[in-house]
Amino acid sequence: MKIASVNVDPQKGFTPLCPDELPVPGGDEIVPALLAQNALADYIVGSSDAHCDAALFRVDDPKAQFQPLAHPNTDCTFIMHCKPGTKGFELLDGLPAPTEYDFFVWKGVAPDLHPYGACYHDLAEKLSTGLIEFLRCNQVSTVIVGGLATDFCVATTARQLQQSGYFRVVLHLDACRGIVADDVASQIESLNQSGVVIASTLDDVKKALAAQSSKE
Ligand code: VGL
Repeated sequence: MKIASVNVDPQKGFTPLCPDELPVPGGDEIVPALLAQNALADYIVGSSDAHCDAALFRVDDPKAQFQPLAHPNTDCTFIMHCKPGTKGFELLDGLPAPTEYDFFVWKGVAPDLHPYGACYHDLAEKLSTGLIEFLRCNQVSTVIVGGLATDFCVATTARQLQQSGYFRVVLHLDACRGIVADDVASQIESLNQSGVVIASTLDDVKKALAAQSSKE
């Protein structure tokens, strides 16, 4: 079996290093756990938000955030985050550069698109980013998922991978940080119910991989 490690949006804009973007508490602490899960994998894939000033989600007042929008591909207001050329766009220090990954997705580049998951550019999940196809072409059977934020882009990516039906999905919680504790708990519960393996630590990830390889 081939294993892939998925690093979802491990960008400075989602950490306290960029307090004026979308800081996830402890978001800057995930690098050692992400590197450790990458070391278990045959393929390392990553994603980054890459937004422009004209983004439809954009509000400049942080208090105007998180308001629903009726647009098909931008469902909520946010302040500007992860703009290419700024610190918030950068991957966390210590991670590989995007060119060192085996596959990398930049998402939300077009002003009207603000996807959460790394598998599709649109919220209807019709326009593939190619991530699932890359994994299938390379005979990947198990994906380990970590990154930011647990309750948004990580949960959505894990769900998309699980729903594809092609992979066993392991969510590595030590390599994730979330925003709202209750939302993190309910996302984990629903992912677990859909068949995603929830691993708190690297040891749990290793146990899940061992259990899978003994079945193959
Ligand atoms: C994210 C909110 C808005 C994430 C991205 O990466 O989890 N959350 N944009």
